[in-house]
Amino acid sequence: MEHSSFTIVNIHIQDKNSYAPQFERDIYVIQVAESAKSGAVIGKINANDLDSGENARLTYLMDPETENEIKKYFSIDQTSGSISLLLELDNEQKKYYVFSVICYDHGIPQKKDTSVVEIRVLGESDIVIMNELE
Ligand SMILES: [Ca+2]
Repeated sequence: MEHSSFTIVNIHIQDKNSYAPQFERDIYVIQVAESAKSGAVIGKINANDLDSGENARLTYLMDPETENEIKKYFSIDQTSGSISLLLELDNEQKKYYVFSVICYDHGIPQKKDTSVVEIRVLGESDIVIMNELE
């Protein structure tokens, strides 16, 4: 039998999770009127991942260690990153909410990024002042 001049080698190239997702901002400042209704979408967080497929499929979460007092007011859509209001806000009770958010991809090993969301609750008087400045 003759020696073949070449050999075919099957190389299985596995997709590598080379990149961690990256939030577009280090901090998201969201202003909400206290008159906003529960269920309203008040903002959106977004990250990018330079991989493809599962390595770039992103899931968004509020930091699980966030205080319950904050968790009961806001929720984040895991797929879109949209932030919605679960309860109506009261500017006289609390003007700021700050929490960390996490985005992770579905590669192996999983990679992630974190960012911060600051929610500013505007009372009616704040909105009047803003309008005057315009
Ligand atoms: Ca990735």
